[in-house]
Amino acid sequence: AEKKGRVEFRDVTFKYPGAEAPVLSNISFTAEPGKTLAIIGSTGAGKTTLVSLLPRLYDVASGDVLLDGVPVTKMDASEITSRVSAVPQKPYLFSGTIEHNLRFGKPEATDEELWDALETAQAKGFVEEKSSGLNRRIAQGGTNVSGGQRQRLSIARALVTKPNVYLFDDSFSALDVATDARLRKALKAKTRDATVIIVAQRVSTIADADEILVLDNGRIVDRGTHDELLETSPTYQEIVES
Ligand code: DUT
Ligand code: MG
Repeated sequence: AEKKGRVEFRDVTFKYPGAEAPVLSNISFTAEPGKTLAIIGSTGAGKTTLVSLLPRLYDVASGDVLLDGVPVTKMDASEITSRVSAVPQKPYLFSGTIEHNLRFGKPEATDEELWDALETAQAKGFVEEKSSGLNRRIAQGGTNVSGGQRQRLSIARALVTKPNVYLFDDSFSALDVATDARLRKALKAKTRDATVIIVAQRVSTIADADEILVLDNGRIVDRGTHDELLETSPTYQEIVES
């Protein structure tokens, strides 16, 4: 069967409500199942805005966002949620146990699925270190765990839902480089059939992506693989050197 989760942006322009100028202009790209698409660019470039258009946190001003050829504006919210898992830039943990937080998108998940997701997200050790395990309490906003642990629990939560499309918005930035590398390797093995879209700050996080979009001031200024961009993109070179 055809793999599911093809994401296509067709000439997308977007303005925040009440704003004069668009924050995204003429964005076109395709992200395929089994592949990793990365988005990199300076702060304020529009990366978070771009990934928020697929789960319809906002709707485009013009152009189309399609999932397997269907405009997301024509899909039920529940269908999009079941097929797209987004790990937000500021992941949100709510008051309750780790288990509650992990089951958020898939209440019927088995314990085995939860542990499997934790292992991939490099969070298994952290959960095992206390005897309360999955029943450990998380404070509102996850204030009793570190930023990196919040990110990893939030990644595990996304994995539990087994979506067609993963959106990781700067999800690896609070991790040390070695954990980042281990996590992405495990992730790659677990998400082989899915479409993975990664927003990143660090080039090392995305150097192995199938395609990298370089976003600047709401526009895709360059695109290609890491090696191609090193040759062709002054903006990418600047990011590499920063
Ligand atoms: N913006 C708004 N309203 C919002 C969010 C963002 O006007 O609710 C503006 C701020 C910025 C542009 O949109 O000028 C793009 O912001 P975004 O958060 O998409 O940028 P980013 O690339 O994700 O930046 P960062 O690397 O800091 O996360
Ligand atoms: Mg952002």
